[in-house]
Amino acid sequence: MKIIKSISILCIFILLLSCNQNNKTAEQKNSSANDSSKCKDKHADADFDKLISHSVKVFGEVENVLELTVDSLLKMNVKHIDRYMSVCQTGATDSVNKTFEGVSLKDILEKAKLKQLNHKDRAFYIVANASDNYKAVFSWGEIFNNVTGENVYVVFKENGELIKEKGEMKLIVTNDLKTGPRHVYWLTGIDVVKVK
Ligand SMILES: Nc1nc2c(c(=O)[nH]1)N[C@H]1C(S)=C(S)[C@@H](COP(=O)(O)O)O[C@H]1N2
Ligand SMILES: [Mo]
Repeated sequence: MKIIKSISILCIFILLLSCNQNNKTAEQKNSSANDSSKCKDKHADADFDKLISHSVKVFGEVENVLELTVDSLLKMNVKHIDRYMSVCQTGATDSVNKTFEGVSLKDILEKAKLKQLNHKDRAFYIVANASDNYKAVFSWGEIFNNVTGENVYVVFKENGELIKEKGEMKLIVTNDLKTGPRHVYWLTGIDVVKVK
């Protein structure tokens, strides 16, 4: 009887110990989610000048290749974006309550005009490129047949000021669950690619 009692006490002890371990890993996971250092780019401030781009080329499978600048965007349908928040894939939140001014990617692509053979020719993807080689990808369906198409912008003003260090133009998506991954600063190009 005494042995059974000791074994059950030992079992309860082991169970409590393992619960505590599980809690610890959950805490560790949480603290890494709030650690924004992983999301920060490794570029030194001195590199920023080299990375800033003064124009964004829209190219690939388009009828009209465009060379967008802040001035040419100002001549298009400029929209105001309220309350943007940048959230990294890890869950870390960096910039909150930002406002932007820019032109929707859909308007830009409509101006460039995709080279579609007929209305069933929709197997395209669009790559947003940056000068540090960072990239984000969109599909035809997302832009032209989904609400996301109303939420992707090439922006040039942040909180009322022209974008400098991370510009001159950025691409943002306002309805992604985590907005960080498809927030492309130092934007240099928008490449329209047809799936082969
Ligand atoms: N050009 C470029 N854009 C980038 C990155 C990058 O390294 N280069 N990092 C991305 C990541 S991982 C995140 S989380 C967000 C961070 O944006 P923030 O600094 O405005 O919060 O930018 C994204 N855009
Ligand atoms: Mo990130």
